[in-house]
Amino acid sequence: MRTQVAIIGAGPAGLLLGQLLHRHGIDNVILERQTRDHVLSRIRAGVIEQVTVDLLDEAGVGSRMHRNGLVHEGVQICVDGVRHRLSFKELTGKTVTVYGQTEITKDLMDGRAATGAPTIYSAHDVALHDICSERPRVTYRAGGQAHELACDFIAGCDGFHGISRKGVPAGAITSHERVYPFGWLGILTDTPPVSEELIYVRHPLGFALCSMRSPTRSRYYLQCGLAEDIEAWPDERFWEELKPRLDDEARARLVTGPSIEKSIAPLRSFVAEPMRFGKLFLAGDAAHIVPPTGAKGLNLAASDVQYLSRALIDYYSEKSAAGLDHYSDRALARVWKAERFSWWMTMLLHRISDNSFDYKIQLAELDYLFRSKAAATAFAENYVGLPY
Ligand code: RFL
Ligand code: PHB
Repeated sequence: MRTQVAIIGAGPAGLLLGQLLHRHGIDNVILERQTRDHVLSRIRAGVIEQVTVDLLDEAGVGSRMHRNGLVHEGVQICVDGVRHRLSFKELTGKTVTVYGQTEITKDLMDGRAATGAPTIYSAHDVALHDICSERPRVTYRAGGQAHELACDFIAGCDGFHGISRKGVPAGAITSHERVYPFGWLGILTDTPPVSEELIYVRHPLGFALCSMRSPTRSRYYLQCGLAEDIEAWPDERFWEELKPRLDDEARARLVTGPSIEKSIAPLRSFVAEPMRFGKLFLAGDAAHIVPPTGAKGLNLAASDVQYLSRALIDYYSEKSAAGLDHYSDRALARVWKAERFSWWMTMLLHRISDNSFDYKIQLAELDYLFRSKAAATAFAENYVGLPY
């Protein structure tokens, strides 16, 4: 088989890239290790930036998002039982949209199915070959048979644990990493959210987040240790640990119920540079990871895909390789700003240590954030998403 762009991974990065390329007449094949249902069962991101909304519209898959997504004009931060509000709308004129990654992925899969562009699910042993030559190839096994896909370019959209980044020779790529000594324990419940807006909670017992997927479905997170066993967290224990971290009003409004999903995610900051090697271009979590505190992971995957799709479109329509040559630098400039913001929000809101100095510094920074319009504007600009 032959295609113009071989895309590894059917997460948001791979599916969005496939859709944007298809709309410009660029042939592509997506190879995904998992089944479609498995990809759709992962509960992840919830908050998307306006630029991501615009890109999903451009890909022609925005209609359900506009019907069901919740537009948020601000966010709330609760510090030791006292809640403060930061208005994105007043500070930046912009908003964010709460619409789950699962729904975005489904919209992208449906959009792709409507175009007839091929996605090969359950593709095993995917391997990249000759990525520095004029004839890169991808081999894989599917349906019990070995296959080969010849292509012009490979887009490595296969997430942090994928094979694409690992296919680059050691020494040609530099990794920068910070692993945090805590994780997030998340639950999804069919209960109404405690508030119309997200509440990020800084409390001596540890961080918490009250988020949502719809007016009847809530998503909550608690800071937890890295060695936590999910079996040790029956729903009752989750609610009992959440309640004392909330302010009185949120606690009174909290509706508890059985979880429909529960998972633990470690927190990590990671960047691989450069994001290009020969004919291989990395995009999304394959190239970088942010801790979820700033809600940036999916949005960064989208901005990478915007730069990469434009570069490939220019290459095929105008025979210009300039966009491809600048892809890594352009993408990384935005990535590092989101890395900084996600790291900063993580350090601001989690219980970092038992050291009272760390705690006092957090309180000073939060007080400054709530009192200074300059600080609040800097926060809001980053949260709603920096321009491309
Ligand atoms: P994905 O979604 O991991 O998709 C990669 C795909 O590649 C497949 N794959 C392979 N396919 C073929 N061969 C192989 N060898 C393969 N290896 C892997 C995988 O099966 C998968 O289908 O990466 P992508 O597309 O780059 O998308 C990134 C986002 O998923 C991620 O950044 C976000 O979920 C991060 N994130 C959030 N981002 C936001 O923008 N806003 C949020 O509110 C937000 N909240 C979150 C989050 C991530 C979380 N977790 C679980 C880490 C909340 C949490 C709890
Ligand atoms: C979510 O709703 O899953 C969510 C929201 C905001 C974050 C992270 C996750 O910062």
